[in-house]
Amino acid sequence: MTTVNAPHFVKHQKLIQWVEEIAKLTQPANIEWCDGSEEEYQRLIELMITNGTMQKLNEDTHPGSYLANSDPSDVARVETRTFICSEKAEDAGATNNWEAPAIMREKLNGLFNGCMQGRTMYIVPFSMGPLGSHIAHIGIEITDSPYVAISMRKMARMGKAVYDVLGTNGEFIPCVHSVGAPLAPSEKDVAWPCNDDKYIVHYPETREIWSFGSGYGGNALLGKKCLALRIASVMGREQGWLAEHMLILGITNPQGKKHYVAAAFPSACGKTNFAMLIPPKGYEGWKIETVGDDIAWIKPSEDGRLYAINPEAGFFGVAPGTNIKTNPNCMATLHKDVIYTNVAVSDQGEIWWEGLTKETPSNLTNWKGQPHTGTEKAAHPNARFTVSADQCPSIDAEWENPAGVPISAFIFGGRRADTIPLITEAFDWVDGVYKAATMGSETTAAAVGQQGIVRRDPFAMLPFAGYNMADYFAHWLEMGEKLQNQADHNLPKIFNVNWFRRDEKGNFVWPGFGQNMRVLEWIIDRCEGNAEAVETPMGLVPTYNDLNWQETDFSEEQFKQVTEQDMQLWLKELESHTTLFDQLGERLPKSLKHRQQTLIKAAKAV
Ligand code: SAT
Ligand code: MN
Repeated sequence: MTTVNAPHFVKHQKLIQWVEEIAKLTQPANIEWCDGSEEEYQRLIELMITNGTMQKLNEDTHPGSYLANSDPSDVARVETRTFICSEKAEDAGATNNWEAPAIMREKLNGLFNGCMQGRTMYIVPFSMGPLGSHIAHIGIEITDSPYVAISMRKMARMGKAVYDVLGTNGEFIPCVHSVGAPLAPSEKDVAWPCNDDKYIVHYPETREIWSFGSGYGGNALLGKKCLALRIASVMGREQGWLAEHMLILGITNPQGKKHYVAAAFPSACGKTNFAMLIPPKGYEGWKIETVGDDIAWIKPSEDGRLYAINPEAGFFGVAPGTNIKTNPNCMATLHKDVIYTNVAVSDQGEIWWEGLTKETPSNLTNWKGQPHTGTEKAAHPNARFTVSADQCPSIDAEWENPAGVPISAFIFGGRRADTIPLITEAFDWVDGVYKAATMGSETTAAAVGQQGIVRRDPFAMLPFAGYNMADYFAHWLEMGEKLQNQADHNLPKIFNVNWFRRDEKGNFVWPGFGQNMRVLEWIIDRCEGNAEAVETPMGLVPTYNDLNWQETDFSEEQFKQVTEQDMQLWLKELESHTTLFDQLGERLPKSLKHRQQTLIKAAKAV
């Protein structure tokens, strides 16, 4: 057997024992303890260039950047293969896949047995949250993918210093990952090894993560969705905090007054763009700054407010559609040291994706490595960039503050062609939780499966809640109630947005991107008590004149289109919530059922 030979900087006996156990099970050819150094990073990149996983991009236009193209079958999260294996099925709940831990362990033991043969096992130490901070959590990912090892260095605080924090007996979350493609002695490797059989498994009670068969980000970078959302949501429930699928941004007005908001949208619905928004013409003196683009850990503080941190250190964002107009801050972030996955490349080593430029460059090789002819997309719709957050020009000065930033408002938004207006404010906390809990959104390429169909995606957490969704709603209700009982509480207001309303021809009516600033300004004004709102059956809404329309020709007619409330559609929507509520069963908080009845009554009264 390959010897584990822990380096001198690892002093944690239990950790070494665990690595020994996993090595014995998976039987790698080599074992490498990652230290997170630049030397190590470059060496793994070189290795992947040699074996065909990666290619170097044009050094003049994309310094330090590389492209990896995945196997065409391994391009997104696989929700049907994602499991929450709590002891009791009810604790995973109806919206999660469940299997009894004993049965799943046996199955995984079989799959992991010898699965790293012929490969190197990398031990990747990482911290979600600033290293050594009281809010951070440490994970150790064992992986046989060098792509995962180097991506983790961008997405989390990865390296040797993690072991100093861990010491001899610190706590860590064990994460085991394999692409599930052992190599026979003289077998030649493929560029993107993976396995058709995939398992992304979480054991909430023992806080372990096991992932088999995929090299794609959300399935393989285990600090992200698996640890920072699924496992962290379980910890948050036990310890009185929240782990959410939310971006965090700061907004400063011309007088210098600053607010932070956290916003939840499903995958591939514009979180990165919103987090890096540049205020449009007419908003001179305003500033938007980015704390995070995907995940927020939110904790109550003694001052009666909720504070949020971004546990990640990088962005794993959707490339298609990103350009100098839709997200200039993102384009600037991508000026160097990026790992691209599944984008197209020109013969000059320049990357391209749909929406990057108006013209499609000639001589493109598509994400499948074939000449681009125009009949298929050049980049996969879920093509991604992986980049360090500190390269972002709009990164907030407080983004690494372990105390987090105080949240003034929560924003929830789905992708809906009709029914849901551009903006509504919830009547109160319970109404806000109801709206978030029943949020619907059209499915996107971020997950394997049919696209464009509306499904319930409570809190944009459907694929990410590590426990029973009904209990998750109860936890949100309780967090609000507790804070409201505090003498000087400052509970965030809750808003619902929909940037994706369409006209009869199927075109988006709202321009989105920088123009979302107009909605954001109203939200902040509402938080400060400086803006009017009209009470409607769906919530509190602005009139055309309540929003700032400086330097835009967006008309009152168009505003009507994106804010129109069709009570027939709304009633149908409210009634459709029953399907989710029935699915969740007995554990669903009664107050949400009551809220549904109240909203139905109000809609019928119109
Ligand atoms: O691939 S990820 O799961 O990390 C991104 C997303 O789907 O939100
Ligand atoms: Mn996400």
